[in-house]
Amino acid sequence: MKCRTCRNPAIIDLPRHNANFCAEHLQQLCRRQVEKAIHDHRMFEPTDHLLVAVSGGKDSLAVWDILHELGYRTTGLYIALGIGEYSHESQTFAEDFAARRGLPLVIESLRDDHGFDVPTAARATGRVPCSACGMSKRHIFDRVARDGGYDAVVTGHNLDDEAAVLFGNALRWDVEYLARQLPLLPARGGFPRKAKPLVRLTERETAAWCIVRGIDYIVDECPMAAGNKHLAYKQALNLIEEESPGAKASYYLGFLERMAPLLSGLSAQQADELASCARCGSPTGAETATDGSTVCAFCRLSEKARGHEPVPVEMLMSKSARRAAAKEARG
Ligand code: Q46
Ligand code: ZN
Ligand code: ZN
Repeated sequence: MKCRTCRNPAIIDLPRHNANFCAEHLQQLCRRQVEKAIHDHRMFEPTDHLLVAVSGGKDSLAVWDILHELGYRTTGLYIALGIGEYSHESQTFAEDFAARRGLPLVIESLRDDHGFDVPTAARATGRVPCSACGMSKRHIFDRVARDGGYDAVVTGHNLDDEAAVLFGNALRWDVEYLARQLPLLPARGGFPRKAKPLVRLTERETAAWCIVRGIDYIVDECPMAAGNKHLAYKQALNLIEEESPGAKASYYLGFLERMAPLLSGLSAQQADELASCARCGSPTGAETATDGSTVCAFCRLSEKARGHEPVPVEMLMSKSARRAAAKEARG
């Protein structure tokens, strides 16, 4: 197996490019795909200060590494979600990466700073954990970006993630979500600009980037993810990709090129309907609390969750995930 570019021994085959690559040219390919995403979607100015949301996983560490390498000024943001051992380990990976690169890392803890964690919020509100978690993360990204004067929030969503979300939105024909499913959301009404520079790279490519760059990351899935529909959509798309390499990229990138422009009127319309949260001052849709004031979804969630007994992570795990964890603990 030889590298397509230099003919030296290759370390990875990428069927969607119908080619193999050595470590050096794999990095070149990844860098170019990120630069193309930044350029095509006009994500950043060279002087922007970027807040990179890091989870300790391969994608967020890869995007931080690539942006830093491309010369952007970056700060990481890690949110401790209180998901048991998974959260402790992932925090260590984020801290180690930041320390090795000498990059600043902001750490915010749901439990210490807001008085609850993801399992407790899920149990207190009856939401599925990923819904409570996603909403808390988005709120904290937005607030830290606003308070710290960052120009954009960056996340490590890759091509597999975006194709799976697109698949779910298209299964339900959820046109409002489809209209907002873009690699760049401009700043609007107090919300910061949001960018996903990895949308042209697959999971396998970001994992390979981390390996060739010597980046350690948390490999385990979040224990709350079991049963998540997103994973099922990913598996379905992987089956299609196996039969037809490149199908995933053409599905998602084709959506951006040909379908998203047709929905742009709809996303502009959504931008107008914002009020200010009476508790935290964040911009929010007009959600009303029992006392008649406008309170954002995060403040309502945190009010309910703070008064609840802490819930251990195992209580929220599906039966099969619990069995797998117990088996692993027994060795
Ligand atoms: S961390 Fe949070 Fe993910 Fe875990 S609870 Fe779900 S959303 S799966 S990216
Ligand atoms: Zn090569
Ligand atoms: Zn609020």
